[in-house]
Amino acid sequence: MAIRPEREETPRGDTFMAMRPESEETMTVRELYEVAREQYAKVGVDTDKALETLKNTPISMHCWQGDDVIGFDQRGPLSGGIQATGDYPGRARTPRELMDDIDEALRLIPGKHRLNLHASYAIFEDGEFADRDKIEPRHFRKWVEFARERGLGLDFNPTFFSHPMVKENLTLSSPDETVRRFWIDHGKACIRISQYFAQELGTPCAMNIWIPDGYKDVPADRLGPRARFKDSLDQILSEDYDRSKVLVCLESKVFGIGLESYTVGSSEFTVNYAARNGIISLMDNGHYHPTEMVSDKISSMLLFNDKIALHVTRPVRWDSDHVVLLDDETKEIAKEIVRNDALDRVILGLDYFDASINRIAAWTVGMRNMQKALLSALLTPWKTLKEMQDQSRFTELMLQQEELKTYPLGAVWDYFCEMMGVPVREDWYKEVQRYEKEVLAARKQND
Ligand code: RNT
Ligand code: ZN
Repeated sequence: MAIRPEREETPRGDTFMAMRPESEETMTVRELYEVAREQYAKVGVDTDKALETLKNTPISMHCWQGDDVIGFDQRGPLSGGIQATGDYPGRARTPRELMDDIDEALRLIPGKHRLNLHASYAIFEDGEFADRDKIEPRHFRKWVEFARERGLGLDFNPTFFSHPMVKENLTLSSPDETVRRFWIDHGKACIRISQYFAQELGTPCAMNIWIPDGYKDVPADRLGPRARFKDSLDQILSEDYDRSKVLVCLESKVFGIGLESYTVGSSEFTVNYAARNGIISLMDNGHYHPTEMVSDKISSMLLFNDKIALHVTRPVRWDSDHVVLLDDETKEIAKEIVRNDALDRVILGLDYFDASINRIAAWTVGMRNMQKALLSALLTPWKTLKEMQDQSRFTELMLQQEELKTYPLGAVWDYFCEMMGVPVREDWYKEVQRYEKEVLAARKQND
C-alpha cells in the first residue's frame, strides 16, 4: 500500500502540496524505507536484519482484553483484586464473538503471534459443564482448531479468580483444605491442558500461575499462607508432565484491590520458588512499587535463568492494566531483551484490559507498540554504545542515545507493516470502525 498523499480539492490544498518538497510528495513507503536504511547503515545498523528478526518474534496476545476478563464458565463479576473499568459497547460474549474479534485484531497486527488463554475460556458443548477442578483438554478443542487453522501457538493460565471456590480471597494458600484441594486439582488439570496444546500444535505452551491470595489488613501470620502456597505448588508440579512442552511460570504481585497489606505470592516467594523448582519466573511490570522497574530486573534474571517470562502492561498510579504504549518503560524492557540477545529466552506476553475503548483497537495498539519497541531496540548499535560505556565516553554515549531517538524508526516500521500485508500507520483504524459498525454495534449490551 502506497501512502502517496492524494491531492485534495480544498481551498488550501494545492498550495499546501506545492509547499512540500518534491521528493516527499512522491515517495512511497518503500522509498522512505530506503532512505532510512541508509541513515541507519551509517551508524552500523542493518535494518533488513532487524526486520527479519522482528518478523520472527512472536508476542503472546492475551485473549482477555476482548471480554473484560469475564470468560465463559461463570456469570459473576471479575474478582481477585483486579478490575476492568469502562463500558464501551461491543464486548465479546461468546466463543464465536471472541474468536471473530481476535481474528480482526490479528488482521491489523503484523507478524505471526501466539494466543494466551485462561482456563475460564473453556468451551462447553452440548449443554455440558465441568467445574475448574474437572476441566479437560476436550473443553479446549475448539481453541486448538482455531489456533491450528491460523498457525498460532497457544499459552495458558489456570484461573484462580472469579469463582465461588475463592473463599475470603484465598485459593492455593487457603487454610480450608477443601478450598485448597479444589484449586490444586485445577492447577493439575491446567498442566494436562497445556500439554495437550503443546502436543497438538507442536510448540511449547507457557502456563502461568498467578493467584490473587492476600489480606486487606495487617496479617497475624505471613509464613503460614506462604507455606501452604508452597505445598500447593509442589502438589501441582507433581503431575507427570513433559517439561520441554509445558513451561510453567509463576507470577508475583505486590498488592491487589482489597488485598493491600499482604500478598502471598510476593516477588521473593515466586523468584525463590521458581529457582528451586526449575520453573520460570514471570514479571508483570504492574506488580512492583511505582519506581521499581522491571527493565532493570531483566539482566539479573537472565544471568541466573535460562528463561524468564514477562507480562507487559501499563500501570497508571496502580496496577491499572492500561493499554501498552510506546513509552519509556516499554522501550527499556525491549532494549534489555534485544541488547542481551535474549529474544529466544524471554517469553513475551501482554496483560492489560481496558473496557473504556474499542477492544480490538486496544489489542492492536498494544501489540503494535510492543513490536515498535522491539524494532527500536533492534535498530540501535548496541556494540558501539556498550564500548562508549566501557571506555567511559559518557558525553558521546548520552548524545548518541539522544540522537538515535529521532532516527526514522517510523519509516522502517511502516515498511514492515506494508511488507507483512497489514495497514500502514493509522489506516488500520478505518477497518476497526467498519468492524465496529457492522459487527460490534449489533451486540446488545445486556444479552
Ligand atoms: C493480575 C495478573 C494476572 C492477570 C491475568 C488475567 O494482577 O497480572 O496476570 O492480569 O492473569
Ligand atoms: Zn499479569
